Order: sequence, then structure tokens, then C-alpha cells
Amino acid sequence: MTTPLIDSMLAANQPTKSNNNNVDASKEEDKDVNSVTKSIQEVVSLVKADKFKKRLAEGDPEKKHAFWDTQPVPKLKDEIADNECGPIDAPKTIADVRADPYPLPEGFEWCDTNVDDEKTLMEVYNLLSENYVEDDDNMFRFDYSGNFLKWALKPPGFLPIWHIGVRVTKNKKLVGFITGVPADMHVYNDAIKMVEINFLCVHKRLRDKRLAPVLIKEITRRVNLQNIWQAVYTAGRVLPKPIASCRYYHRSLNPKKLIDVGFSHLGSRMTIARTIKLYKLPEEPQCSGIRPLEPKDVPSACKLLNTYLSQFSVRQHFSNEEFAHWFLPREDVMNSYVIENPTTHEISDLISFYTLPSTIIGNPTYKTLKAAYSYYNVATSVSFTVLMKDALIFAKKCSFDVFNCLDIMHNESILGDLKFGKGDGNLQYYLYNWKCPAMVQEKVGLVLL
Ligand code: MYA
Repeated sequence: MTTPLIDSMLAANQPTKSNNNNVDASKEEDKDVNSVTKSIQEVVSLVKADKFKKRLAEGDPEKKHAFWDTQPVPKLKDEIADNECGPIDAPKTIADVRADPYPLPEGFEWCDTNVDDEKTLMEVYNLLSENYVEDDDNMFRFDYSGNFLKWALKPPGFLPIWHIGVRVTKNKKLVGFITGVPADMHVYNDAIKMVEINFLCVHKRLRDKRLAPVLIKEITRRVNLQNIWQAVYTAGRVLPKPIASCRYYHRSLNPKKLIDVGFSHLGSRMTIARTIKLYKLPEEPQCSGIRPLEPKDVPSACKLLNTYLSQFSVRQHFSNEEFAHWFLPREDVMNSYVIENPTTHEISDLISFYTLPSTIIGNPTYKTLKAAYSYYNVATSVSFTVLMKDALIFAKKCSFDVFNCLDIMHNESILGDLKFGKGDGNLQYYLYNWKCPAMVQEKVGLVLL
């Protein structure tokens, strides 16, 4: 959403008719147009920077962080200039890395969690489904499926030692978890081998006992032992210091259920019948030739995606092998569709979304909210809005209740037309041991699961 000020300035920025008989005048006009464009861009970025600061303000810059203040991350109040990009810690070698695991409090022990072992996978599933991320009102909790976890944790180059568990020594109950997977990242002009950290979880009964810092230090040690010194992660909380602050948007697909379970509310002067009509979608996708991604499409679709992503300030670079892993359709995990150019057989468009249900906490009628999360989407042969409408149609056909996306990449441009509503939570992006200027959310070209 832009402010009225920007709306009126943008309206002033319509292309002006040039006068071919008066070259100098047209040059002058160009100059004027350029300076108006420039000042609009300045205002837009100032407003966005302001929005970013407001979101950051949710984190108190004066707050002491007993753990994070000891880590190579910028302080909340640090402003980093373009020419300051780089590691925060002095360079180290593997020889500098502690050889032994960090000690856990008495009564707990480290374990590797092999997600190919069905029993261990169920233990991880149970820990997360009962203790992982909830919304602010504790109404919904992520319910990552076993197949999703296997997919998320085993991309090309994964290391089982980066799937770290903590058990109670006495009864071997799994009570803590953290994971890392490798990724080739680009941050502004730097290409950096990193890990993506995810699924940090401590059992509800063991909260606030400083177990999380030990899990983070242990995974850092194990990653450093592979000569990797940077990481990327996201969190709902404001910690020192986000590189971007993004917002979730939601598109109702099954409005009645969403209202029944308290996920959304009936608008003023709306009835259920009118709401259902408002969100109705065509039965079938509208883009001609759109179909599920197949193995033969991988090189072309991967190239399309990497080219598209190169415009963003933080992004992952995918090899063909990684692309195949992350994007080929998997039932109840990943949906991807492409449009193939009939003449060149190159892939011109890509849509993808992953399946992440949430448990509806304490609802007697409904147990699960089936949510599709927008992954990566590229439109070149049709408009982005038309393409994303097909994503909604596919999601509806697969019985999802809601389609979620972040306001990153070009997503903001489709939210209004496709009837997305603004969510109430932010998602912050972080880098570990890498400083760079913060960026507006449209410059984020990365989706973490
Ligand atoms: S984000 C998802 C996080 N998980 C959840 O939200 C699930 C539900 N919550 C829990 O399980 C617990 O509340 C957790 C904290 C485990 C989150 N990221 O042990 P404590 C800091 C980073 O007493 P607990 C995801 O998975 C907190 O500020 N730090 O607290 C990405 C405080 O530090 P300080 C967090 O509530 C994870 C300290 O922990 C987070 O029992 C990326 C308190 O510890 C958080 N989400 O447990 C991890 N929440 O005093 C970083 C709290 O300083 C990776 N804290 O403020 C860094 C890179 C590592 C690899 C580097 C390789 C080079």
C-alpha cells in the first residue's frame, strides 16, 4: 500500500508526450521526468525505510540479549553502509573450532536425528507438532508432516550431523531440535556458502532454561567444522538484527471454514454467502498449457528461476540438482507448475507452493487448517497476476483452505487484485556472521520453509 502522497506523485509520473520538433525541450523534459522519478524513488524508499524501522521498533534496541550480544550479529541500533558488507568475526580455520560438543545441562544428551529412520522421524514430528511455532493468540500451531520434514532436511549435500536433537538422558525423550541445510547464497554482490537454520524447538516444559543458545552454539560448531561460517534464518521474533522485515498475506480459499475457526472474520456488512461469492475462483487454471513441473523441465526452469532471482539483494542460487529436489512435485509437500514455450520448449513461467498445515488448537470440529505457502514464482509469458491466480486455482483444486505469501519479491503487486488480506505477524530475515545494509522486503528473493 502506498500513501496518498506517493499515489499522487506516481500519478504525476505518467509518460509525457515528447515533442519531436524540439529536441532540447524534450531533453529538458526527460531531465524533469528523471528527477521526478528519482524523487519518487527517494520518497518510496524513505517511506519503506520508515516502515522497516517501525517494524524493527517492535524489538527494543536497548534490550540486553545475554546470548545474542555475544554472537557475530549486528546490534539492533547498528546501521551498516554499502561498503561495510562482510563477515563480522575475524577469519578462523577449522583448527580454531572447538572439537567437543558443548555441554548440556545435567540430565540431557545430544543425539543425531536420522529422519530416514521412521521411529526417529515420528519423534521429531511429535516434538514439532506439539511444541513448534504458534500464532500470537495460540490458536494455530505449524504441523509439518513427516514427508515434508524429510524433504526439507535432505537437499543435495545435506549432513545428518546437522540434524541435531537433545534427549532426556533417563528416558531418551526428544525435547530439543535444530537443523541446518547447505545453500549457496548471494547477498548483494557476494556469493557465500551458508547453511539455512530451521526447526529450532525446545519442549514447552523446558522453556526459558537457556537451552536454545546451547542448541545454536552446537550447530554453529558443527557447521564451522565443515568450513562454513555464515548462516541465514528467519524468525517471528525481533532479534539482533534483521536484514529485512516481511509480512504474511493470506488469500481465503475456504472462507467459511476460516471464519468458523477464527482464522479470519466476517467483514462488516458481509454475509457468509457474499463472502463465499467474493472469494470464488474459476474451476480450472486459465493459463493455456500450464502443467505440473516434470524432470525434463529442470534445466530450463532452474535457469529461468536463477535469472529471475538475480535482481534481488538476498537470494539462493540453485544448481539443477537442488532445483530438482526443491521443486519437483511431491504429494502433500510441494506443488509446482510450468508453462512451456511451444516453439522453443523453454520454460517461460513457474509457480510453486508448499503444503504446511496448522493444527487448530482446541477446536472441537476442525483439527487442521490446510495452508499452501507461496514458494517461488516467475512470470514471463503471462502477467504475474494471471499466473498467481492459477496458483490460487490449483491450491483450491487441491482442497487448501488458505494460500499464504510474504510481501517479498514481486508478491506485493498481486495482493490487491487477488484479494489477499494482510496478516498480523511479521517474519524477520537474519544473517549470522555477515553484515550488510538492511533491505526493503521487495529486495528479498529467498523463501525459507
Ligand atoms: S525460528 C523458529 C523458532 N522456534 C519456535 O518459535 C518454536 C517455539 N519456541 C520454542 O521452541 C522456544 O521458544 C525457542 C527458544 C527454542 C525458540 N531464534 O532457551 P531459551 C533466543 C533465535 O531460554 P526458549 C527458527 O527455527 C532469545 O532471544 N534465538 O528460550 C530459526 C534468548 O536470547 P537472548 C531465539 O524460549 C532459528 C534465548 O534464545 C529465538 O526456551 C535460528 C533464550 O533461550 C529464535 N527463534 O527457547 C536460530 N527465540 O537472551 C539462530 C528465542 O540473547 C541460528 N531466542 O535474547 C544462528 C545461526 C547458527 C549457525 C551458524 C553457522 C555459521
